[in-house]
Amino acid sequence: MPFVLPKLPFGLDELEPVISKEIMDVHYNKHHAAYCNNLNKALDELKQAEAKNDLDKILSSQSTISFNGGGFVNHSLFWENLLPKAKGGGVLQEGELKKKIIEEYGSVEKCIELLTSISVAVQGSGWGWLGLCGKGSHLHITSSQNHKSPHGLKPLLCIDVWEHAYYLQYKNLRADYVKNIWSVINWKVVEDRLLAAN
Ligand code: MN3
Repeated sequence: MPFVLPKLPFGLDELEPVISKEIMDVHYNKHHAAYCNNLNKALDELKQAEAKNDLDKILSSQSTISFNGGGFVNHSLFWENLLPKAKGGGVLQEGELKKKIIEEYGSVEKCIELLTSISVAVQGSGWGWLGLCGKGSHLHITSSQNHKSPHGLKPLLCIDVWEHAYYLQYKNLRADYVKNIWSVINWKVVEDRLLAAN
């Protein structure tokens, strides 16, 4: 079964003014859709290459699958962990997640500050991540290049810092984009991911 572009959980214009409708249109309908299509195409090519024992083709389609599959999965996680401000975006209610964040970082503000700075500091294209790692399921903040997933980390929250995520609106000011995105974070989804992981 081919992979299907997941439905966007909000309207293209609903994250405004933090993320413009124009960015959402290009980002979701063009970039995310392309990762999905290219993933399906590369999976077909891999099948054909395997049937012919064509090792060159097998290896090159694996790298295409890894890039587009990562793009497909990461964007699906990203849309899910965003929520229009008018619908409660940016609000972290009392609960397990808030408790855990305060335990590990001292305050929610400190956690946001760390994830902001590591996301802004990504060289070139990539992602900022808050996730769970290790047996004790500690919170961990990290970044990844291109569409790599954060190794050994169960993702709770991700921030796309590819230029296509902000450039039409913020130009070179990635720090402003990341600073603003906190008012459209779906903390409920982040908490649900935490609870599902335990
Ligand atoms: Mn993107």
